[in-house]
Amino acid sequence: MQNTLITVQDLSCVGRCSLSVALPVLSCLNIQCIPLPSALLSAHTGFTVPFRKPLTCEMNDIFLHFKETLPSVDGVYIGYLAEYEQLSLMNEILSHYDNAHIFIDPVMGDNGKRYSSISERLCDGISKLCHKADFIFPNLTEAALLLDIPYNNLPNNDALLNMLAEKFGSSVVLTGLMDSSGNIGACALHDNNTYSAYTKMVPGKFPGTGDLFASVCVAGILQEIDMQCILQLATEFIYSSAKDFSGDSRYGLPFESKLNKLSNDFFALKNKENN
Ligand code: PXL
Repeated sequence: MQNTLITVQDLSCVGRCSLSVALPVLSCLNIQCIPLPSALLSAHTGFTVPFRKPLTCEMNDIFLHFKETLPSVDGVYIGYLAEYEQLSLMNEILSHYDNAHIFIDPVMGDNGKRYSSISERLCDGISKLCHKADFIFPNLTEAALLLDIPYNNLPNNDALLNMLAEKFGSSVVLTGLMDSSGNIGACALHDNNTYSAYTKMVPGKFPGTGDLFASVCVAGILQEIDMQCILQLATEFIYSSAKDFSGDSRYGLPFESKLNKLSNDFFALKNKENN
């Protein structure tokens, strides 16, 4: 059986992130992915100031038609939201599809700072929305914002996982972590168990990495792959996309040639778990 998922994120034309990475990854992992674009940008915000059009009115009209065309979905995956006014629609969508698994990547900032395009009011609204999630996927900056703790004063990862799980009543995948040997990876708290996976770090700041990571996790969780295997698969996919990179990292990770292996490894795991 194939899972159907609505994903709400921006479509940024240049620089691999958001819908441009979520759609190919989710499709190759056998999810029927229905995009609900939150904004249209000429490029993500890591370049010079992009053309940027929030699609708030259009989203409302699109959702009206979803009510007619999409009686149910298996999941709703919310990423980058473009303005505060989109939150009431997010609440409406989550109430409408009340049997769906809810995944929220609270895209709010990185490197200790809120993104300039995400207002404080939107940040607070995203935090409130996270109370409705089954899974949240913050990086450390977003964890600090969600918990209202200074970024330079964060507790260790296990404590963070517990604080986030307790505050939001959700499972948590914490991304963009560094271990004591300088490896990069993620950890998770799900069903009272903790998990982690790390790979060698490739220097450079690659926008959209969190979106690639969350997309693999969403596909894995919906298809009931073991959480440890999902984290390993996602970290290896990111590492393999980054390791031979040269050029301008603002264009994001060249993951396209790695999709085939990702998909083969994913279905090998799925078959193993089903047998
Ligand atoms: O990957 C996060 C993200 C998504 N969408 C837009 C962004 C960013 C990060 O900078 O600018 C438009």
